Amino acid sequence: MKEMELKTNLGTEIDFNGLAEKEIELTGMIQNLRVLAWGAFLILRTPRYTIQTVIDANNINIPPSELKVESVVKIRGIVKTAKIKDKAISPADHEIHVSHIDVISAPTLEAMPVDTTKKEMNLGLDTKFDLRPLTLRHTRERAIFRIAATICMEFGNYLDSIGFTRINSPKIVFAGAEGGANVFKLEYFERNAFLAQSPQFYKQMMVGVFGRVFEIGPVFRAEEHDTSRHLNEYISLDFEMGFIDSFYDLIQVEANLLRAIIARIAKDCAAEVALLGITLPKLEKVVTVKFSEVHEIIFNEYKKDYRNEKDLAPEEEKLISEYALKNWDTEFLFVTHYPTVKRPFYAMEDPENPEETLSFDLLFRGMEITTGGQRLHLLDTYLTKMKKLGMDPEAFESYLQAFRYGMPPHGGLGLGLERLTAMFCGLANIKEASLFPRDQKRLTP
Ligand code: AMO
Repeated sequence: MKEMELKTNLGTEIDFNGLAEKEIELTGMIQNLRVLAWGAFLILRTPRYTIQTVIDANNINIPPSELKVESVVKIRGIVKTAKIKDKAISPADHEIHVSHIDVISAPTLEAMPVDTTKKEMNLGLDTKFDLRPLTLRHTRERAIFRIAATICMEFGNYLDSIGFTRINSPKIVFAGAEGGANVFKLEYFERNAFLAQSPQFYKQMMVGVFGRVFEIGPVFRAEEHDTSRHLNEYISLDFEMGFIDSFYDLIQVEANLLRAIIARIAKDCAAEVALLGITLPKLEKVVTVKFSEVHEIIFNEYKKDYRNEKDLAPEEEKLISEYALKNWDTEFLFVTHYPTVKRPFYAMEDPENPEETLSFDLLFRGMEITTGGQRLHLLDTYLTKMKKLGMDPEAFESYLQAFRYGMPPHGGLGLGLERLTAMFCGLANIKEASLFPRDQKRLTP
């Protein structure tokens, strides 16, 4: 038996101001190395920083020319103030003057198949994804995923602060919740199962338990098309909320949530925002427009006739976003009242016009990032709707239990993490906002 002493200072954040002129020891990997006549600049990648360190060739235990990029090292040195212009380096106002370096492990002798020290890697997407364990080490790539992580963190923090409980629902499920053909089938012992298209059924059931719930987790879509806006596995940020008066309550929560996320990125990811050259959006006004109005605007303003379509074409999403920015001064546009035929069975129809649902999508910078809406909450309405759509209620009995024994009026939404991250970071393809993207051709790494 051995009793261990419990350490409590396990963080990786450094109080550089407090440590100025003092000695510190840091472990990390060599992000970049510039060997010069007098010594070297060594950029050290730590969990939180890509920090500049300065080596004086006459005052170091190892010749800088013997060091290699991506080596794992432990350095000791004095913290100094500095003014660093290179945005790939953070912090910008401190560096470390190194007195000792231990090489803990060095890369193999083979040259890296990709140069992660360049400002831009300039690789095609396939190469970038084939070499993902390495390309993710590039400072720009790392910055994208710090931002994605911050979105998830604040999604949870904000919802927690207003009384939502975090849940984790199963991803191996008895039925696809969203309808359509894009569901992956799975062999599950002696029967078939599916990979969850969304946590829809479970988050609704959990409204009966907690009233307000959220989930952050992977979902799976066997998309027919391989496009720059679709992944076959993505991270869905979901919430579901009971006791709503209307779906506008959901829009209220989402707008506040996005404000909190934007503020959190501005605060915690200032270095990443600067490196990626991001302009963070402002969500000052909450603008909604009806789906049917969008078709009219696109027809009148852009002479494109989609008026018979029951969904928005990607081109329309782009154009209406442009229009909203120009005329309504907003980068976020809530499009409401989508046609009933295009929404899953659980969507509540507008009692004033059953051809429309009490639902919405959120468009941001030309891309749909969210779908949400009010749900049916009475058992009878479910049974009637399922019958109308030729669905077998018995197959959904485990879901319907919740409604059989009482459920409050409720609604919620699903927000695609990769789409939101890509739009924040100005990425042309949402796959770039996925650590290890899954598309029709890609299962590795
Ligand atoms: P929906 O199917 O519209 O709604 O999905 C919600 C959001 O998820 C993102 N998304 C995707 N992201 C990447 N690749 C895909 N293939 C993909 N498909 C969807 C989008 C989209 O807005 N249960 C409902 C949500 C709800 O009503 O609560 C649902 O899943 O950002």
